[in-house]
Amino acid sequence: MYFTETTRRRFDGRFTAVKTPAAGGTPAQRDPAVIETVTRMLERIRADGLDAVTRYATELDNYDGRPLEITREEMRESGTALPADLREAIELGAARTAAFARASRSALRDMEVELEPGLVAGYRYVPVQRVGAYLPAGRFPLTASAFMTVNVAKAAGVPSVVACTPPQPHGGPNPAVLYAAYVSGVDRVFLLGEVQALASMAFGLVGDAPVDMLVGAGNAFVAEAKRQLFGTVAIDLLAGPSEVAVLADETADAELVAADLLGQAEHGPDSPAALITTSAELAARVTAEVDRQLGTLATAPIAGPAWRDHGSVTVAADRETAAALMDDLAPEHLEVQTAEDDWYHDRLTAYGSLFLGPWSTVAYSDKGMAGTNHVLPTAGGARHSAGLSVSRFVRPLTYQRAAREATPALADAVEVISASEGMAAHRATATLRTGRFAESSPVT
Ligand code: HSO
Ligand code: ZN
Repeated sequence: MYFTETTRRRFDGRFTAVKTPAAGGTPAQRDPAVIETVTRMLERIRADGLDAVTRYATELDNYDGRPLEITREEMRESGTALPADLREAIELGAARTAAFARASRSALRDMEVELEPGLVAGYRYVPVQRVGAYLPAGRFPLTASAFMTVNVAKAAGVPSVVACTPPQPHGGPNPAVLYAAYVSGVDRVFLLGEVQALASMAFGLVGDAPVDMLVGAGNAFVAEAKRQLFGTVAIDLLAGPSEVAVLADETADAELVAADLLGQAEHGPDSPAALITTSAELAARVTAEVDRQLGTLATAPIAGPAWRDHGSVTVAADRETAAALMDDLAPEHLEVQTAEDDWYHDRLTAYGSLFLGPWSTVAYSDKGMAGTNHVLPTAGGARHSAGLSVSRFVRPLTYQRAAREATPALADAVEVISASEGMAAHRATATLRTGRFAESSPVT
């Protein structure tokens, strides 16, 4: 995550790069070894079905042969086994994300318009019928993933939502992840990881039928499997390493800014974190704070290298430059901590999700408490796409109804265009109707 060459040239002299990322700047290259492994696995699973799935599960996930499907009883009990405060936090996150998703759904209105007398066109929002969610539980078992996928799909009205989550070293699922899926309203859950999980849902090897759409976070293998299955199914997006950027002025609290940068750098040693500020003085304070906090942070072995190799600090000459540079980065998460947050909110055009003011931090959304989705575009994807939301699980399916009296407004022009294209059969569909219309119309 760093400025494009065009932007660097355009803003030459209007910003100072205090710290530039040592690596990256462009979306991570897809690893040929990952591509090849995933291709081979999908072929085998397509050919051998569940046999191949359980073989891979045994080999890669230490799957111990227990039933692949997790019972509803197990789901319920996974909650009882949790410490009460964690169980309550999970229930709160599910309720909060559901409330935001339901409000978003009700803001999507079906539409109908009469374009000409007798010509009505419109759309109705219709949910995808079957969704498969992948719930990762690797280095960090992102508990809130189920809120963002299962819960939001359910709020959108998706009738069938199945999920897969990988076995942990003890053989069963991660109980917090499972409970989050349960309170999110999941229909069925299977104990499968990564490529074999996605393939099983896409090919209908688990659940009642193949899913129409795959969603959820995961590592490079998960992303590559989704990419290769796209077309067979719809997908949410191809997520890269988690990113954070902060846009701050001289009024920002350096300690909070530093903490928020490290808050996402912790995801992995390849996670970018960027500060763009209009204050050189704040830049210096934040840089010192990051180093200080890394001294005691338990996950410094991850966040430290991330900051060293993918961290950046830029001082912009004015707010317009700062905003333009930030639009160029198009970060997954963007915090604005300035005396002019509203101005930036109006001005900024590219981010996965925006956090306004010092009291709003990325982790609030990450863990489901802000209501918004944490499945967001990375690697500049925010220039052209938005994150996951109910609007991705419902489709505005269009319809039209033409009455007899609309025939002249439609048929003549269709005949002319069809004739010019040489499409005789298309032309005939209009010509016939013109004839019918003339036959029965009153003679003047
Ligand atoms: N930042 C991740 C989501 C997450 N982080 C959940 C922690 N928990 C992708 O947006
Ligand atoms: Zn995060």
